[in-house]
Amino acid sequence: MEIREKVISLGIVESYFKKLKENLCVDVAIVGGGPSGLVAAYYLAKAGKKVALFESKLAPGGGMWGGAMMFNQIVVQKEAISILDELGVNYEPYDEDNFLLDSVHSTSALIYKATQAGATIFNCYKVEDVVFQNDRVSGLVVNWAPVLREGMHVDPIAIMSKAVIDGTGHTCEIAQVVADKNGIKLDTATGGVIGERSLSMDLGETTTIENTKEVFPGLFVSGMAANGVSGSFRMGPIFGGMLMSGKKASQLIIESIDKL
Ligand code: 48F
Repeated sequence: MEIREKVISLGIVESYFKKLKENLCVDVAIVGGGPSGLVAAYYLAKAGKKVALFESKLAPGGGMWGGAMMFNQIVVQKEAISILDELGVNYEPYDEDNFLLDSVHSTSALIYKATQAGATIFNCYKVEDVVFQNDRVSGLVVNWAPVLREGMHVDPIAIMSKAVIDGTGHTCEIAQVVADKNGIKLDTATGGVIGERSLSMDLGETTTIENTKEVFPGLFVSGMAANGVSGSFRMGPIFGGMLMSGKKASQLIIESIDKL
């Protein structure tokens, strides 16, 4: 019995640190495992990029598990259906423009497909800062989420990357920290994080995709963070914009880092 317990613990410790070591330097580091971050992770990994995604909660999935008000159904518009088809997600028709999905099925499918394509997810990690070198966002500063929640004074570690995605949703935490700490201007109307506006579904959905961009060298924004940074609208439990934003972020990053 004693031997078996040692073998199991050793397997976990050794394989975990092997995984961490392999991800200390990646092509793309994604902050936040919401729908936009997960879709970006899937397409980047599928394109052969080394991708690590950091999620502060125990379960990745962000705001997609809970549907609306915990009614665990979501709506996706027809423009994003090709992404669901590629990922093998089930859906049913609703009206001529929209489809209905079970939020638990679809969220778990995004997590499964991103990791199956080769992305590594580190859960319970809070990204607290970025590595800022040569006027470029060059990586992430990460710590255990419970360490920060407890307010413990414990130093973080750094993860180096060619590109970072802020997929933190409504809080746009990473763009905010970059703007606050480095005396730089983001590619927004004010040069800073403008903050999201109240709900307007159609505008929110379209602008999420338009606002998905590189806001500072090395820093891309996706999903609700893209709208928050550029001062656009929230949109509620319709998720096509999040999926399309993740795909667009992956395409922009592939073009950008292939030139480096
Ligand atoms: O908010 P979230 O689901 O991101 P999203 O891809 O999707 C937004 C929708 O869920 C919804 C909406 C749809 O119409 O408006 O809100 O933009 O997920 C963001 C994830 O990032 C994690 C957070 O726990 C969540 O799972 N996160 C936030 N800050 C950090 C973080 C951080 N500093 N470090 C690590 N993870």
